[in-house]
Amino acid sequence: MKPVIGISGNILISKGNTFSGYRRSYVNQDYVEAILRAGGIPFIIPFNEDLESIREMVEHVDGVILSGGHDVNPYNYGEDPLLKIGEVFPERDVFDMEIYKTAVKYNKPVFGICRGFQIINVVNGGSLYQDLSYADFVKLKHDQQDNPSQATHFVKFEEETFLRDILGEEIKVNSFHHQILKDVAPGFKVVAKSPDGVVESIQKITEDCFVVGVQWHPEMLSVKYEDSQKVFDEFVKEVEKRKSK
Ligand SMILES: [Mn+2]
Repeated sequence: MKPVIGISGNILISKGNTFSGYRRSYVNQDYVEAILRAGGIPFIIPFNEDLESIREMVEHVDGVILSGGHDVNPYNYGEDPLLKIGEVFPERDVFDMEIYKTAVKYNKPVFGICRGFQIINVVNGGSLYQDLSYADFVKLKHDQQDNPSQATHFVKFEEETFLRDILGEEIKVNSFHHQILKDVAPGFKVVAKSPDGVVESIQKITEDCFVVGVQWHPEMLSVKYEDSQKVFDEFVKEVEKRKSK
């Protein structure tokens, strides 16, 4: 049996004429394809508000990807919403955090992408800048207008990290975020930073825990860049390894 990777789902509000306003369960297709290429079996974990069902869904998969989406509700890290906060989806925060907690409880590897990366930081006691402009050290464009598979800014990796072993010292990544990490969650190691000092990746890896998060979108890059696909290949291998333990 190939390892099954759950991908946290989102809600898409239909804009068509027939079912305008209809709520549809979805994930972006590039997550699905990156996992398939990596030899995993992708499974969408549909957004819902039934905590018991969420926990059971996670018990049925071997590892999870927390996907991108809305801003994390700042009340989750003890702040009121500031002027430049984007759209939040508090019910999905609860959903993603429940997925995270369940996966970690059973030592199922977690890979967080963009919002998923921020969720990992916040659920473990870290915080965010609600907008880039609130951090005076930010100099680069982190909300690129280019094609999603276009890498735009560099990130540099710390030694002895999961991603450094795959990607080397430095790579160029895409960047579609207007929020950034402020306080890194206790117990987590900073894996990568952009040249202006934004934390772009964190990890916590022990015998009983495998959690990695990235601020960029490797699934969008994986179409074009082999090294980004390798991140999914290695993640699926890790899931396989921990599954058989
Ligand atoms: Mn960035």
